[in-house]
Amino acid sequence: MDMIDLRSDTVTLPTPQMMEAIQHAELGDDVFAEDPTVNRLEQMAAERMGKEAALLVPSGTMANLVSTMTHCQRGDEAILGDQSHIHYYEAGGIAAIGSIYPHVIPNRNDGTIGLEDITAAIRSDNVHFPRTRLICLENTHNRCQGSPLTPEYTDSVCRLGHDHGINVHIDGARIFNASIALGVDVKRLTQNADSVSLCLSKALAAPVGSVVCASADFIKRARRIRKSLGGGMRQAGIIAAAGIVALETMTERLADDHANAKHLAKGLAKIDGLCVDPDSVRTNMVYFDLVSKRFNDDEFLGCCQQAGIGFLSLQKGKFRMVTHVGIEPQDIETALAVLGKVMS
Ligand code: TLP
Repeated sequence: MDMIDLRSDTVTLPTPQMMEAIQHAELGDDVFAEDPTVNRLEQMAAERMGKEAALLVPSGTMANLVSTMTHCQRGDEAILGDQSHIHYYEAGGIAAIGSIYPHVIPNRNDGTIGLEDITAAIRSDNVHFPRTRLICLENTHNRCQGSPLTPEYTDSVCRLGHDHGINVHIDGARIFNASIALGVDVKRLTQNADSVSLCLSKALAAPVGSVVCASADFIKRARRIRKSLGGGMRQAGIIAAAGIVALETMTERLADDHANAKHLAKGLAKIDGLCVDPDSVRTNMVYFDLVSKRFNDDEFLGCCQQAGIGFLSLQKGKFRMVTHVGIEPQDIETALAVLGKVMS
């Protein structure tokens, strides 16, 4: 039996059109900036994000690392949320590899970090302190229920940062989900940020790749850092070819994933022993709690997996399901029926 795989939108497989594009991609050596397909993807991504230039990197993690290292020198400080992917899930790379001091402040449920908290975290110019160089936002915010950050909020953080000479980076792994959920052009979400990364390999279903978008000068410096991290990929056009198809064909359909996630949350809310607020579901992520004491987290997960439904346990009693292009409305009905049965 095939599993209905709700663990992440990273499990998506390339579409037939992507496979076709990969097969016919025109290639060159991208470390010499001579891969025409990579160059086309980078130009297209920069235009979509409203930035001057872009850089293809292998992963979202490297996109964030290259970006933060381009903004910060050794010993500089970056302000970021305690639930951010950079802080939580990137193996401490900005500190371990980037020598950047992470100043972690609380995320609110909606993925924002308070302006007053940011203001309090900004250091004065004093020999005792690291220099605050960067604020990192995440849109949509993965661990905060996939919440989209509004353009007004992002603008206010950018204004605050820029007033203090501090840059703003957006981890936009799922920025197109935010754009679709809010009904605003993606450019509007990024217009005041100094850099933004987007992932091709999550909800957009490309097999590999993320893109950093920023000013031409920033991307020139980022290119050297990518090289130092081993991210120069030679005939990377085979990756970029799928990325181009992702940008061209996979963004508008994200509304279907959001509708499926909403439907899933409403169904889960009706199952005794589970707890979820369907109003908190704004994009393609459904976070829910196991409140029944009849079994522990591993038993619950194991039973569902055995019955063909895969999802993730994130911390005690908390689970995540993510909808994506591989999930049809019928799969949601099946998942709900299975969970209903497991819980009864
Ligand atoms: N997120 C993955 C896991 O790492 C948790 C997932 O399944 O959601 N930024 C954000 C906001 C992300 O959600 C992710 C991946 C990344 C960056 C990192 O991307 P990759 O996996 O390409 O390094």
